[in-house]
Formats: sequence, C-alpha cells, structure tokens
Amino acid sequence: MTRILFALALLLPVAAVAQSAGKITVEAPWARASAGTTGAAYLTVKNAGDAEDRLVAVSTPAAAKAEIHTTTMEGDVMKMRPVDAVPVAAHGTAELKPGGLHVMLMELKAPLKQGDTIPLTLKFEKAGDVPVTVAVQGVGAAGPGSMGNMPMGNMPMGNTGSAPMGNMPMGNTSPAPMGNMPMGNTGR
Ligand SMILES: [Cu+2]
Repeated sequence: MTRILFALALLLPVAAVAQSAGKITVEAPWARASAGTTGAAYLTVKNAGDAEDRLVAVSTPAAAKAEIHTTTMEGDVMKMRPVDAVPVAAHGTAELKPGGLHVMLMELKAPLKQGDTIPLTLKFEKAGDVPVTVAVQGVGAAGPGSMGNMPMGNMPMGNTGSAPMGNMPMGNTSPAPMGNMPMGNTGR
C-alpha cells in the first residue's frame, strides 16, 4: 500500500498537467500498464470556445497504430469499435475513460510500464494538434490518480442467487400496527 501511494504521489504532478491549444484543453491523460502490445489511453477534453470542435485523429510514436474507439455492451459482452471523431460541444467536455471512449494503442513498440510516459498527439478539427504526455498507471488503475474505483459490470440482472427480499407483507396474520391500508375498506 505504501508503495502504491508513493507511486501515485510521484505521478500526480504529471497527471495534473493540462495541455492546451486554442480553445481546447486536455486534462489528465493517462494509460493503464499493458501486458502486451495493445494498450488504451484516457483523458478529458474541455472546449472553452463558442463553437463545437471535434477530436478527429490520434497518433503516438509509441505505437504503430492509434485509433479512437468506443465501447458498447452487446448482451454482457464488451465490444470496441473505431469512431471517426469525438465531438466536444461549445463550453463542453468530452471524457475518454475506461468502459467508454478511449485511445486504442496497437502494436506498441514496448509494453506500457507503470511510471512511464508516452507522447500522444490529439488532432482537433479547429484547434489543430494538441500534444500531450500520457502518464502510465498501474494495471488496475481506474483513473488518472485520485478518482477511486468505479465498479462497472456488476449489473444486478439475471441474479438467480438467493434473493434476500423475503418478508413480503402478504398473508400477514399478526395484529398489524400499520393501519390505514386503503384497501378493502368496508368500514365506512
Ligand atoms: Cu479499443
């Protein structure tokens, strides 16, 4: 635990840096450490302008291919597919985060290791190129640092286990002190 906190403390100054061009600011770009040659990077884009801008391309010297992907659920299977662009509304924010939009890094020249940084260039339709530095976090990281762990998945559907609902107030034969049930009112 101490080691993890120490690592986060080292990384926070990197993750906190916002990089901008024109009306576009990119905050907290980060990636998860990767086991192989495929990785994903996440970040938040803020548009201070009065017009929509669009993230239209990504590139990095750290990987042979980089694409913008979205994540969708088909049944309980998570699927990813490339998207052409990510719109960022005027005075709006677009978030690339685990379980949603992300920068897919394919054919990495080396696996991403915690503590590394990689350069990434985001190309916007209006603001042009925004170079950022991506901080590589641990394999289990859920955010750029202090955001905590968001439990995705875990939908309470199709739960066939023991349902602890019990105690339905049906056939209650005890003297119920509930009173005023507006049902079967025969008294008045
Ligand atoms: Cu992907």
